[in-house]
Parts: sequence; C-alpha cells; structure tokens
Amino acid sequence: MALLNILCYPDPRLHTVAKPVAQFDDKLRALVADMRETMYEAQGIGLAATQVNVHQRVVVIDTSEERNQATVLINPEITWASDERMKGEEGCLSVPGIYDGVERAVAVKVKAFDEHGQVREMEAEGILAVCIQHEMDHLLGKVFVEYLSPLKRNRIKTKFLKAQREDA
Ligand code: GNR
Ligand code: NI
Repeated sequence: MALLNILCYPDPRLHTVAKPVAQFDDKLRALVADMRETMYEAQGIGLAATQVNVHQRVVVIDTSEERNQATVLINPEITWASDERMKGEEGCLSVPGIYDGVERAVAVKVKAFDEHGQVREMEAEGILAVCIQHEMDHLLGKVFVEYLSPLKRNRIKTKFLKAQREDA
C-alpha cells in the first residue's frame, strides 16, 4: 500500500471529469486500498480519485466514529435525492483549512459498485449524504468552493496561490 499525494486547489487537474471504471481488476483494488489509507492518514471522511490525480469514478467514504467502516463507491449514480435541502459547513482535503456553507439534498439514494464489481444501492442522510454529494462533485471536476460567491472563491484562490509561491 502507499500514501497518495492529494492535489490542492486551485490545481487545474481538480477540474478533470472522471471516466467510468471499466475493469474490476487488481489494479483497481490496489487504487482503492491506497485511497483508503490516504483518506485515513489525512483524517478525511471521504476521498475521490480525482483528488489523487486518478480520473476514474472511484470514491471511498468513512463517516464512522471508529474509522473502520470504509464504503467504496465505484461508478456511483444518484438515483434519488430529497427535495428537502439544507446548508451545512463543508471542508475539503484539497482546500485545507477552508470551511463554508454549502446547500445540498438532505437525503440521497446512490447506486454503485464495490471494488469486486458487486452492485449495491444505499440510502444516506446527514453527513453521509453530504459527503456522497461532495465526492460525486469531485468526479465531475467540481470543488465545493465553486458554490461560494466569486468574491470568497477568489480570496481562497489567491490565498492558496500565494502559499504555493512561498513554498517554491
Ligand atoms: O474530510 C472531509 N470532511 C467533509 C466535511 C464536510 C463536508 C464534506 C467533507 S468531505 C472531506 C474530505 C474530502 O475532501 N473529500 O473530497
Ligand atoms: Ni473534497
């Protein structure tokens, strides 16, 4: 297993649209294992392959307290979303230290495959529903700061570009 590097906003590669997984093979299972390890190490509740510069529809999520119940969502599709929506505070491993409100459906049903190609459908609410929607946005090349006002987004962008310049 290996820890993967997480891309940081405003890296343009975060806007890549991921392709569906076509082969449920050992290479995919190795990616899932590395993503799981990377998510736990970074103390995130979810990670999309896009964030580790792999542009396939692969997500890992673990919202459990014990951090031992990872859910793998491959080629996920939202089959239903509640009309009820709620604004909640979000953060992102690709935008470290930034937290702001985003409005999302309160509950969703999602159909996805696991890393063995087994299909399943689950219903989620609360933080799990938020996380599923946040991760599926990543697969479409969308980062949560794109829901914020242009003013806020530009402040965030400038802050990260400046930090990168100082690092270099
Ligand atoms: O770790 C994470 N926490 C979080 C909190 C509120 C809403 C969404 C998230 S997802 C984030 C991990 C991440 O960046 N996944 O893409
Ligand atoms: Ni994120």
